[in-house]
Amino acid sequence: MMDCIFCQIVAGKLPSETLYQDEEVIAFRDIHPLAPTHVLIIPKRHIPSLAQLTDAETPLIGHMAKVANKLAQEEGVAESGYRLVVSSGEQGGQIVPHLHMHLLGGRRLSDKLC
Ligand code: DGP
Repeated sequence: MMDCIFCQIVAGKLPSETLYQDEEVIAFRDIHPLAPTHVLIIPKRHIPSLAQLTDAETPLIGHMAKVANKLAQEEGVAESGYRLVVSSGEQGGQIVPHLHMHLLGGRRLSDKLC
């Protein structure tokens, strides 16, 4: 999906501050950070949103969470605490139509989820 910004990052056609990658996922810093640590963990293959995840792809979410936990440790926020967010669809606040998980930490996050 070469009209997808995140697919272009995966392909190396758009720059990103990549922190981690393996066969399944890549993680890079959000371009508009909302917290001192704001990293996006995305699948390398184009999956439009959580709502489009197939049964076979379900383990990918666990893998993304595991990578997020590892990055939280590396970023020094594992002990202080952090939040993982997956927005799905328009009313869920998803802007980029490529499944992604936000890792947010490094400051006291709002008690309100929305
Ligand atoms: P969401 O609202 O959940 O779809 O979040 C999309 C996030 O993607 C948003 O926080 C900004 C980030 N983002 C958008 N375009 C780029 C980009 O080209 N590079 C990087 N690093 N982040 C981007």
